[in-house]
Amino acid sequence: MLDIGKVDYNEVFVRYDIVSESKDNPETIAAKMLPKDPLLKKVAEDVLYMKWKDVEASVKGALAKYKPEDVIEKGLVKGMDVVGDLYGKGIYYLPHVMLAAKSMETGVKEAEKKMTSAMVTKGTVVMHVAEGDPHDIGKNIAAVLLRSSGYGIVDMGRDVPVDDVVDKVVDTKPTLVTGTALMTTTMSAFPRIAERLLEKGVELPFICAGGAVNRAFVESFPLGVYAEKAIQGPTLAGKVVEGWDYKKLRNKWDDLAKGKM
Ligand code: B12
Repeated sequence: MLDIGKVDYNEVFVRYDIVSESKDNPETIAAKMLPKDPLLKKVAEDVLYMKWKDVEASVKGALAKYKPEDVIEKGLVKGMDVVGDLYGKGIYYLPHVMLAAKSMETGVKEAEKKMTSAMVTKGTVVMHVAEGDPHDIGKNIAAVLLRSSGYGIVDMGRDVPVDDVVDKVVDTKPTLVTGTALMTTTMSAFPRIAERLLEKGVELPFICAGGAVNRAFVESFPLGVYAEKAIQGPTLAGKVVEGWDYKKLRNKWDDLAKGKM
Protein backbone atom coordinates (compact mmCIF):
# COMPACT_ATOMS: atom_id res chain seq x y z
CA MET A 1 0.00 0.00 0.00
CA LEU A 2 1.14 3.55 -0.69
CA ASP A 3 2.62 5.18 2.39
CA ILE A 4 1.27 8.73 2.00
CA GLY A 5 3.51 9.90 4.77
CA LYS A 6 6.48 9.43 2.44
CA VAL A 7 5.04 11.11 -0.65
CA ASP A 8 6.87 14.25 -1.80
CA TYR A 9 3.96 16.47 -2.89
CA ASN A 10 6.35 18.85 -4.65
CA GLU A 11 7.05 16.05 -7.12
CA VAL A 12 3.38 15.12 -7.56
CA PHE A 13 1.55 18.42 -7.94
CA VAL A 14 3.88 20.27 -10.31
CA ARG A 15 2.15 21.54 -13.44
CA TYR A 16 4.54 21.64 -16.40
CA ASP A 17 3.51 25.20 -17.23
CA ILE A 18 4.24 26.38 -13.68
CA VAL A 19 7.75 25.05 -14.13
CA SER A 20 8.20 27.01 -17.36
CA GLU A 21 6.59 30.10 -15.82
CA SER A 22 9.17 30.02 -13.06
CA LYS A 23 12.00 30.31 -15.61
CA ASP A 24 10.45 32.83 -18.00
CA ASN A 25 7.47 35.14 -17.97
CA PRO A 26 6.08 37.78 -20.35
CA GLU A 27 8.04 40.56 -18.60
CA THR A 28 11.47 38.89 -18.72
CA ILE A 29 11.04 37.87 -22.35
CA ALA A 30 9.68 41.30 -23.28
CA ALA A 31 12.68 42.99 -21.65
CA LYS A 32 14.96 41.09 -24.07
CA MET A 33 12.88 41.36 -27.25
CA LEU A 34 10.92 44.64 -27.21
CA PRO A 35 12.17 47.87 -28.84
CA LYS A 36 13.92 50.37 -26.57
CA ASP A 37 12.22 53.52 -27.91
CA PRO A 38 9.31 54.27 -25.50
CA LEU A 39 6.77 55.06 -28.26
CA LEU A 40 7.47 51.85 -30.23
CA LYS A 41 7.74 49.88 -26.99
CA LYS A 42 4.23 50.99 -25.94
CA VAL A 43 2.87 49.88 -29.34
CA ALA A 44 4.55 46.47 -28.99
CA GLU A 45 3.33 46.12 -25.38
CA ASP A 46 -0.27 46.78 -26.43
CA VAL A 47 -0.02 43.73 -28.71
CA LEU A 48 1.85 41.66 -26.13
CA TYR A 49 -0.55 42.45 -23.28
CA MET A 50 -3.63 42.26 -25.58
CA LYS A 51 -4.68 45.91 -25.01
CA TRP A 52 -6.78 46.23 -28.15
CA LYS A 53 -8.60 49.23 -26.66
CA ASP A 54 -5.34 51.17 -26.12
CA VAL A 55 -3.43 50.25 -29.26
CA GLU A 56 -5.11 52.85 -31.48
CA ALA A 57 -3.87 55.67 -29.23
CA SER A 58 -0.36 54.26 -28.90
CA VAL A 59 -0.06 53.81 -32.69
CA LYS A 60 -1.21 57.43 -33.14
CA GLY A 61 1.48 58.48 -30.64
CA ALA A 62 4.22 56.59 -32.46
CA LEU A 63 3.06 57.94 -35.85
CA ALA A 64 3.93 61.43 -34.64
CA LYS A 65 7.60 60.38 -34.77
CA TYR A 66 7.82 57.33 -37.07
CA LYS A 67 6.69 56.33 -40.57
CA PRO A 68 3.65 53.98 -40.59
CA GLU A 69 5.84 51.19 -42.06
CA ASP A 70 8.21 51.49 -39.07
CA VAL A 71 5.38 51.60 -36.53
CA ILE A 72 4.14 48.31 -38.02
CA GLU A 73 7.50 46.51 -38.38
CA LYS A 74 9.36 47.89 -35.35
CA GLY A 75 6.35 48.14 -33.00
CA LEU A 76 3.37 45.89 -33.77
CA VAL A 77 5.34 43.02 -35.35
CA LYS A 78 7.87 43.03 -32.49
CA GLY A 79 5.01 42.67 -30.00
CA MET A 80 3.65 39.69 -31.96
CA ASP A 81 7.16 38.15 -32.05
CA VAL A 82 7.12 38.06 -28.24
CA VAL A 83 3.60 36.56 -28.27
CA GLY A 84 4.88 33.83 -30.61
CA ASP A 85 7.78 33.12 -28.28
CA LEU A 86 5.51 32.92 -25.21
CA TYR A 87 3.08 30.64 -27.05
CA GLY A 88 5.95 28.40 -28.16
CA LYS A 89 7.15 28.16 -24.54
CA GLY A 90 3.67 27.22 -23.28
CA ILE A 91 3.31 30.45 -21.26
CA TYR A 92 0.63 31.99 -23.51
CA TYR A 93 -2.33 29.95 -24.76
CA LEU A 94 -4.51 30.24 -27.84
CA PRO A 95 -6.94 32.82 -26.32
CA HIS A 96 -3.95 35.11 -25.56
CA VAL A 97 -2.79 34.76 -29.16
CA MET A 98 -6.27 35.53 -30.53
CA LEU A 99 -6.56 38.69 -28.43
CA ALA A 100 -3.03 39.77 -29.36
CA ALA A 101 -3.96 39.24 -33.04
CA LYS A 102 -7.02 41.48 -32.49
CA SER A 103 -4.75 44.22 -31.08
CA MET A 104 -2.36 43.78 -33.99
CA GLU A 105 -5.13 44.13 -36.59
CA THR A 106 -6.50 47.25 -34.87
CA GLY A 107 -3.00 48.76 -34.85
CA VAL A 108 -2.33 47.97 -38.52
CA LYS A 109 -5.66 49.61 -39.51
CA GLU A 110 -4.68 52.77 -37.62
CA ALA A 111 -1.21 52.90 -39.24
CA GLU A 112 -2.74 52.31 -42.68
CA LYS A 113 -4.77 55.53 -42.34
CA LYS A 114 -1.50 57.48 -42.44
CA MET A 115 -0.26 55.86 -45.63
CA THR A 116 -0.64 57.73 -48.85
CA SER A 117 -2.59 55.56 -51.24
CA ALA A 118 -0.97 55.97 -54.63
CA MET A 119 -3.44 56.67 -57.42
CA VAL A 120 -1.37 55.15 -60.21
CA THR A 121 -1.61 51.40 -60.52
CA LYS A 122 1.83 50.02 -61.24
CA GLY A 123 0.57 46.47 -61.54
CA THR A 124 -1.68 43.85 -59.99
CA VAL A 125 -0.71 41.48 -57.20
CA VAL A 126 -2.74 38.37 -56.36
CA MET A 127 -2.23 37.53 -52.67
CA HIS A 128 -3.31 34.54 -50.60
CA VAL A 129 -2.64 32.48 -47.48
CA ALA A 130 -2.01 28.79 -48.16
CA GLU A 131 -4.76 26.17 -48.12
CA GLY A 132 -5.51 25.07 -44.52
CA ASP A 133 -3.71 28.05 -42.98
CA PRO A 134 -5.59 30.75 -41.01
CA HIS A 135 -2.56 33.00 -40.31
CA ASP A 136 -3.19 36.16 -42.32
CA ILE A 137 -1.61 38.97 -40.28
CA GLY A 138 1.64 39.08 -42.27
CA LYS A 139 -0.20 38.84 -45.60
CA ASN A 140 -2.46 41.74 -44.54
CA ILE A 141 0.55 43.89 -43.63
CA ALA A 142 2.21 43.09 -46.97
CA ALA A 143 -1.07 44.00 -48.74
CA VAL A 144 -1.18 47.38 -46.96
CA LEU A 145 2.42 48.16 -48.00
CA LEU A 146 1.94 47.06 -51.62
CA ARG A 147 -1.35 48.99 -51.93
CA SER A 148 0.25 52.16 -50.56
CA SER A 149 3.08 51.73 -53.09
CA GLY A 150 0.63 51.80 -55.98
CA TYR A 151 -0.25 48.16 -56.69
CA GLY A 152 -3.77 46.92 -57.22
CA ILE A 153 -4.35 44.04 -54.80
CA VAL A 154 -6.52 41.00 -55.44
CA ASP A 155 -6.71 39.68 -51.89
CA MET A 156 -7.96 36.09 -51.89
CA GLY A 157 -7.85 35.86 -48.08
CA ARG A 158 -6.74 32.84 -46.07
CA ASP A 159 -7.08 29.07 -46.43
CA VAL A 160 -7.25 29.36 -50.22
CA PRO A 161 -7.36 26.11 -52.24
CA VAL A 162 -4.48 25.56 -54.67
CA ASP A 163 -6.80 25.40 -57.71
CA ASP A 164 -8.49 28.70 -56.78
CA VAL A 165 -5.11 30.48 -56.70
CA VAL A 166 -4.15 29.01 -60.09
CA ASP A 167 -7.53 29.97 -61.63
CA LYS A 168 -7.31 33.50 -60.27
CA VAL A 169 -3.82 34.00 -61.72
CA VAL A 170 -4.92 32.63 -65.09
CA ASP A 171 -8.00 34.94 -65.10
CA THR A 172 -6.44 38.18 -63.84
CA LYS A 173 -2.94 37.88 -65.40
CA PRO A 174 -1.27 39.76 -62.49
CA THR A 175 2.26 41.15 -62.31
CA LEU A 176 3.05 38.66 -59.56
CA VAL A 177 1.38 36.27 -57.14
CA THR A 178 2.15 35.89 -53.43
CA GLY A 179 1.57 33.17 -50.85
CA THR A 180 1.95 33.10 -47.07
CA ALA A 181 2.30 29.94 -44.95
CA LEU A 182 2.95 29.81 -41.21
CA MET A 183 2.30 26.12 -40.73
CA THR A 184 4.59 23.29 -41.82
CA THR A 185 1.45 21.39 -42.82
CA THR A 186 0.40 24.04 -45.36
CA MET A 187 3.60 25.15 -47.09
CA SER A 188 3.51 22.21 -49.54
CA ALA A 189 0.73 24.07 -51.39
CA PHE A 190 3.36 26.41 -52.90
CA PRO A 191 5.27 23.95 -55.11
CA ARG A 192 1.90 22.55 -56.24
CA ILE A 193 0.72 26.03 -57.27
CA ALA A 194 3.99 26.66 -59.15
CA GLU A 195 3.74 23.33 -60.95
CA ARG A 196 0.14 23.90 -62.05
CA LEU A 197 0.87 27.43 -63.24
CA LEU A 198 3.69 26.12 -65.42
CA GLU A 199 1.44 23.34 -66.76
CA LYS A 200 -0.91 26.10 -67.91
CA GLY A 201 1.98 27.96 -69.53
CA VAL A 202 1.93 30.81 -66.98
CA GLU A 203 5.33 32.04 -65.83
CA LEU A 204 5.47 34.84 -63.26
CA PRO A 205 7.31 35.36 -59.96
CA PHE A 206 5.60 33.68 -57.01
CA ILE A 207 6.65 35.47 -53.81
CA CYS A 208 6.42 33.06 -50.87
CA ALA A 209 6.65 34.13 -47.23
CA GLY A 210 5.69 33.22 -43.67
CA GLY A 211 7.38 31.53 -40.72
CA ALA A 212 6.99 28.01 -42.16
CA VAL A 213 9.12 28.69 -45.24
CA ASN A 214 12.71 29.72 -45.82
CA ARG A 215 14.73 30.77 -48.81
CA ALA A 216 16.10 27.26 -49.51
CA PHE A 217 12.60 25.75 -49.58
CA VAL A 218 11.14 28.49 -51.77
CA GLU A 219 14.03 28.25 -54.24
CA SER A 220 13.60 24.45 -54.45
CA PHE A 221 10.65 24.83 -56.88
CA PRO A 222 10.31 26.92 -60.04
CA LEU A 223 8.85 30.48 -59.88
CA GLY A 224 9.41 30.74 -56.10
CA VAL A 225 11.05 33.88 -54.69
CA TYR A 226 11.42 34.16 -50.92
CA ALA A 227 10.39 37.24 -48.89
CA GLU A 228 11.35 37.53 -45.26
CA LYS A 229 9.59 40.77 -44.37
CA ALA A 230 6.49 42.56 -45.64
CA ILE A 231 8.56 45.66 -46.38
CA GLN A 232 10.39 43.70 -49.15
CA GLY A 233 7.10 43.37 -51.09
CA PRO A 234 7.21 46.74 -52.87
CA THR A 235 10.94 46.31 -53.68
CA LEU A 236 10.40 42.89 -55.26
CA ALA A 237 7.25 44.03 -57.09
CA GLY A 238 9.12 47.08 -58.42
CA LYS A 239 11.76 44.84 -59.98
CA VAL A 240 9.10 42.62 -61.56
CA VAL A 241 7.55 45.74 -63.14
CA GLU A 242 11.04 46.56 -64.50
CA GLY A 243 10.99 43.17 -66.22
CA TRP A 244 12.94 40.95 -63.81
CA ASP A 245 11.94 37.29 -63.89
CA TYR A 246 12.05 34.93 -60.90
CA LYS A 247 15.58 33.73 -61.75
CA LYS A 248 17.01 37.26 -61.72
CA LEU A 249 15.18 38.04 -58.45
CA ARG A 250 16.80 34.97 -56.87
CA ASN A 251 20.27 35.87 -58.19
CA LYS A 252 20.07 39.42 -56.84
CA TRP A 253 18.13 38.48 -53.67
CA ASP A 254 20.92 39.30 -51.19
CA ASP A 255 21.38 42.80 -52.57
CA LEU A 256 17.61 43.38 -52.68
CA ALA A 257 17.18 42.18 -49.09
CA LYS A 258 19.96 44.48 -47.88
CA GLY A 259 18.26 47.40 -49.64
CA LYS A 260 21.20 47.90 -52.04
CA MET A 261 19.00 48.13 -55.15
C1 B12 B 1 -1.20 34.91 -34.30
C2 B12 B 1 -1.11 33.40 -34.37
C3 B12 B 1 -2.32 32.70 -34.51
C4 B12 B 1 -3.68 33.37 -34.69
C5 B12 B 1 -3.77 33.84 -36.17
C6 B12 B 1 -4.60 35.10 -36.33
C7 B12 B 1 -4.52 35.63 -37.75
N1 B12 B 1 -5.58 36.28 -38.16
O1 B12 B 1 -3.50 35.50 -38.44
C8 B12 B 1 -4.67 32.21 -34.34
C9 B12 B 1 -5.04 32.33 -32.87
C10 B12 B 1 -5.96 32.16 -35.16
C11 B12 B 1 -3.78 31.00 -34.53
C12 B12 B 1 -4.30 29.72 -34.66
C13 B12 B 1 -3.51 28.58 -34.76
N2 B12 B 1 -2.15 28.52 -34.72
CO1 B12 B 1 -1.01 30.07 -34.67
N3 B12 B 1 0.25 31.41 -34.35
C14 B12 B 1 0.14 32.71 -34.26
C15 B12 B 1 1.55 33.30 -33.91
C16 B12 B 1 1.61 33.51 -32.39
C17 B12 B 1 1.94 34.60 -34.57
C18 B12 B 1 1.81 34.61 -36.10
C19 B12 B 1 1.88 36.05 -36.62
O2 B12 B 1 0.86 36.64 -36.94
N4 B12 B 1 3.08 36.64 -36.64
C20 B12 B 1 3.30 38.03 -37.01
C21 B12 B 1 3.24 38.18 -38.55
C22 B12 B 1 3.49 39.65 -38.93
O3 B12 B 1 4.28 37.36 -39.10
P1 B12 B 1 4.18 36.62 -40.53
O4 B12 B 1 2.80 36.25 -40.88
O5 B12 B 1 5.22 35.57 -40.60
O6 B12 B 1 4.57 37.78 -41.55
C23 B12 B 1 5.89 38.29 -41.64
C24 B12 B 1 6.71 37.64 -42.76
O7 B12 B 1 6.49 36.25 -42.87
C25 B12 B 1 6.36 38.45 -43.98
N5 B12 B 1 5.23 38.07 -44.83
C26 B12 B 1 4.12 37.32 -44.59
N6 B12 B 1 3.34 37.27 -45.68
C27 B12 B 1 3.92 37.99 -46.65
C28 B12 B 1 3.54 38.25 -47.96
C29 B12 B 1 4.39 39.04 -48.75
C30 B12 B 1 3.99 39.35 -50.14
C31 B12 B 1 5.61 39.55 -48.23
C32 B12 B 1 6.49 40.38 -49.07
C33 B12 B 1 5.98 39.28 -46.92
C34 B12 B 1 5.14 38.52 -46.12
O8 B12 B 1 6.10 39.75 -43.47
C35 B12 B 1 5.77 39.73 -42.08
C36 B12 B 1 6.79 40.57 -41.30
O9 B12 B 1 7.14 41.72 -41.94
C37 B12 B 1 2.50 32.15 -34.39
C38 B12 B 1 3.84 32.05 -33.67
C39 B12 B 1 5.01 32.53 -34.50
N7 B12 B 1 6.16 32.49 -33.88
O10 B12 B 1 4.89 32.88 -35.66
C40 B12 B 1 1.60 30.91 -34.16
C41 B12 B 1 1.83 29.67 -35.03
C42 B12 B 1 2.05 30.07 -36.49
N8 B12 B 1 0.54 28.98 -34.88
C43 B12 B 1 0.67 27.70 -34.83
C44 B12 B 1 -0.41 26.77 -34.65
C45 B12 B 1 -0.02 25.32 -34.47
C46 B12 B 1 -1.75 27.21 -34.65
C47 B12 B 1 -2.99 26.32 -34.48
C48 B12 B 1 -2.97 25.00 -35.29
C49 B12 B 1 -3.14 26.04 -32.96
C50 B12 B 1 -4.21 25.08 -32.52
N9 B12 B 1 -3.75 24.11 -31.76
O11 B12 B 1 -5.35 25.19 -32.86
C51 B12 B 1 -4.14 27.25 -34.91
C52 B12 B 1 -4.62 27.08 -36.37
C53 B12 B 1 -5.85 26.25 -36.47
C54 B12 B 1 -6.41 26.24 -37.87
N10 B12 B 1 -5.92 25.39 -38.73
O12 B12 B 1 -7.31 26.98 -38.17
C55 B12 B 1 2.12 27.25 -34.94
C56 B12 B 1 2.49 26.63 -36.30
C57 B12 B 1 3.46 25.47 -36.09
C58 B12 B 1 3.89 24.83 -37.34
N11 B12 B 1 5.19 24.68 -37.45
O13 B12 B 1 3.15 24.45 -38.18
C59 B12 B 1 2.88 28.59 -34.55
C60 B12 B 1 4.28 28.73 -35.20
C61 B12 B 1 3.02 28.60 -33.01
C62 B12 B 1 3.95 27.54 -32.46
N12 B12 B 1 5.15 27.91 -32.06
O14 B12 B 1 3.61 26.39 -32.37
N13 B12 B 1 -2.47 31.32 -34.51
